[in-house]
Amino acid sequence: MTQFPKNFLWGGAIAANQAEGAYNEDGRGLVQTDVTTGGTVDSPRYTTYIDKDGKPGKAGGMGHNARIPEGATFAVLDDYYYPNHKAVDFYHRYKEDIKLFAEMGYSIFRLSISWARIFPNGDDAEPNQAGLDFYRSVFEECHKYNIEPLVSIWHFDTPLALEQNYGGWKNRKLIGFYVKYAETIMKEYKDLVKYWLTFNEINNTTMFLDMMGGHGTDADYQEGYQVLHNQFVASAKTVRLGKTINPDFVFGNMICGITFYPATCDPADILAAEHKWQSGIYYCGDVQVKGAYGTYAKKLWTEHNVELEITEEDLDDLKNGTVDIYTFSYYMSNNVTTHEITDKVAGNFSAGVRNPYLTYSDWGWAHDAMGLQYYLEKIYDRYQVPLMVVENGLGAFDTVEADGSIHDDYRIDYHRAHIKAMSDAIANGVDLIAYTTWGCIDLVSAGTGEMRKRYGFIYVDMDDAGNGTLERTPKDSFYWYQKVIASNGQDLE
Ligand code: P53
Repeated sequence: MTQFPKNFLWGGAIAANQAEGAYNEDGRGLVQTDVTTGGTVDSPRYTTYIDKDGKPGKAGGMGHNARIPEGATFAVLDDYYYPNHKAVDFYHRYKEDIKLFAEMGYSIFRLSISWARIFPNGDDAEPNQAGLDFYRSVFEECHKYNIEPLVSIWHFDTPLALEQNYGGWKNRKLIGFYVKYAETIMKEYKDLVKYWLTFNEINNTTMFLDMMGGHGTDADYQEGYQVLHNQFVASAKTVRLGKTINPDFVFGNMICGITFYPATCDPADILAAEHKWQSGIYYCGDVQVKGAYGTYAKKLWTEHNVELEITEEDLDDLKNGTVDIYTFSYYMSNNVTTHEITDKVAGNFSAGVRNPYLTYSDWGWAHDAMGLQYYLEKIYDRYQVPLMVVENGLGAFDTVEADGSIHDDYRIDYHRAHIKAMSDAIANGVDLIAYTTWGCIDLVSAGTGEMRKRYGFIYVDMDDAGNGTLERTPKDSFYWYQKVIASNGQDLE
């Protein structure tokens, strides 16, 4: 018998920029992913621009980490394909998609609001009515099927104009723009949305500086930690304000949850792994759940000569704007060592020492369901607030058979193991209240921009070059998940 409580919430998750498409419709402004090209497992995505002399160019890195030259302007260029422009057209097909989610039996659906649909430039005086109407209609559609929306206010999509004109999140002005946007949507949807997540995978900004071979310079860390601080303050102010708009609102943070293990029993490795938990995972969780920087924070700043701009008022905001629940994504674990690495994982984010006890996906991500149990137990013990797993899934190649069916037993195996792990954690005392699988429907990969790295229980006919009918087809996993939900996690076969 598995151990899911009676009112456990089952569902799936998507993000606006990876699913909606319609990037320039109904008054939407551009966001960072609109100037990000497609990549693959071993070739990065690029951010495109026109330099100060009018010459087109591309810079490595995405989001905050894209470094375009001084004086350059972000630009959509003719010679590149931008997979997020069309994505999987959720913008026009949400009714069909939500109906399919309802057929699977969802009680919760995680999605993000695109900031640039509401405030196209980020600093506009008035919101864009067409954007507000769109999400109202999406939420109403959810409620038609008794599906509770779980809304990410920010999922990797700062309006591009805020990047261009203000330098993005390293500028404190972003706090004010974000809070205004959050206030607008919280007021607008106060009777339609109860669960809010302030920032998606907030910890990526600095965690990936650590993980990607440690190429971060002190200047990168200076910027990264200031970005995080500004986002923490924006998050806390939003929580405080939200509670005055509707006291029943439930707020979560959202952490990219990676389980770090020492690769050997050398005490130096044990300590190194613990330090990764601090810098990668606890740093953001502590501020958002406990309301203050962790005991090790000063050490992290000193290590990289970081001097943060923090005011007394910020500290007060952080203390009084803590989240109600801890929410996180979980895909993989990662091995940490102080020794020379001889067997390295080549994948784009599992980067590090290969774990001989685990298998890896085609993108190099470790399959580690027990690592999820470990994460749940460790984090619950640390914070003792309800937890939600708001992303978990397997990016894999799918084959469409001649009769149109898709037999994705590898995906079913992945989810089965992770659902068992959640049940084991619950049996051991963890208060886990929801599970939203990543990419309930195929969508554009955040890391590589690919379509063929598929996560969905619903197949979308669309390839990496933008060809396809966009037709939706349930995979075997669709019918499997339907049974899982109907049995509240008892029937996993
Ligand atoms: P993709 C890296 C490592 C773990 C999670 O990722 C990550 C990333 C960023 O790529 O992102 C989350 O699409 C993110 C989603 C993303 C999903 O994981 O790279 O919140 O937007 O799509 C899966 O395979």
